[in-house]
Amino acid sequence: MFHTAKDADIKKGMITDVYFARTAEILQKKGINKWTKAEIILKSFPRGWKWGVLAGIEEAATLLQGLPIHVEAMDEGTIFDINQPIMVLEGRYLDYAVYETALLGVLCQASGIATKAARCKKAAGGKMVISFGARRMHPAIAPMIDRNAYIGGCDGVAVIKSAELIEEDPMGTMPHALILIMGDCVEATKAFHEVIDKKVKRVALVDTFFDEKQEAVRVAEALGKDLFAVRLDTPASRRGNFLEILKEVRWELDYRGYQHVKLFVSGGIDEEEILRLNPVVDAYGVGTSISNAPVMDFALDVVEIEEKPIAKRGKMSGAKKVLRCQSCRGSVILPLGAPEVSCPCGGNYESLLKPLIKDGIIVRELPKVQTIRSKVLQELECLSLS
Ligand code: PCP
Repeated sequence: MFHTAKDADIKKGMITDVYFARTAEILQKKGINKWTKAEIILKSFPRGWKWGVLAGIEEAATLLQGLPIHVEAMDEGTIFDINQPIMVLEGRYLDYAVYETALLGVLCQASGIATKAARCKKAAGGKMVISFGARRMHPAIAPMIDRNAYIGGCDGVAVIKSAELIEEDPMGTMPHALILIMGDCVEATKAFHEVIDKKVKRVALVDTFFDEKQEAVRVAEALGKDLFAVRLDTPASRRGNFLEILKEVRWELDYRGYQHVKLFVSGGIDEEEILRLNPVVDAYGVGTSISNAPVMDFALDVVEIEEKPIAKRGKMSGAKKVLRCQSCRGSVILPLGAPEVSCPCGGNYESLLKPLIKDGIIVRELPKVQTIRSKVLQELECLSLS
């Protein structure tokens, strides 16, 4: 048995911290079921992050669908900032009380993964970044991890089931096991070339037995123009100055006329390492740093009861609107009832919070991941890593 929750458990509100169930029990006993508005915001980003990519909205809609409440939310893939309500729930408190834990869970982890992937893609610029991180996390959540890594900007995912979910072909190279069992890097690459569908790019792993530059030249001589790239997953004990090793491999390949052979690296890669290696590397396999990304520490707080503003200490009371200027991308948070304003730059504001669920019915078309991803890539052009 896998120690994971079933969809039915999650939909039944079973994935709840007990104190929400006890709160519901108390309020029910007391016959108290107030009309409320609750908002989800982030108070601070993980260290060094200046913006976030919102993800998990589709799963949040799945979770809240059918509850007699209204929900407004930003679009999945929206770049958000701290203190901005990314979602607002409206309804009788008892109708959503036991869903807070699961709701925050789908938003916190998905947005952390999507943002880390976006930071890696921003660092890589146009170069390929593939999500290799499923092996670091429980298999039950691999499709969720990879979907949000893709939304964040990854160009592909390695896991077959994840690729199915995003309707893309899985991407991968070859494992050390193939070379160990075949006994030689060139024999393994030739076998791969002989057996595997021609549409799969031929990427040879060149760090198993001998020095990467020798192995790279050997596989290039063996496959010639059919070789797309060589992958270096050099073990930490041998990695030394990885950039210099990669420059040597590049030189030896180019010197012999294999300029077409690209360099693909994996193993301990994150946005800082990508910025360092980008002058010579063409593609990255990123595992742990995306799949084990810091979560976004979202919190859900009641900010209005029976239409009166109220909030705990540390939070701003009352329902709000979040506006973003369509010209300068500047944004403001205003009380919901505040009069319409335009941006000091003269640009028009758009409201980022849009109806998602009305009386339990999903009222907005949820875009395909490809559409969300292209929007994120567009937004990344206006953002910086630091
Ligand atoms: C690992 C495998 C993963 C990479 C590294 C992720 O290589 O290729 O996809 O690494 P990361 O989590 O540090 O980012 P190996 O463990 O050598 O496995 P294999 O032989 O299967 O390629």
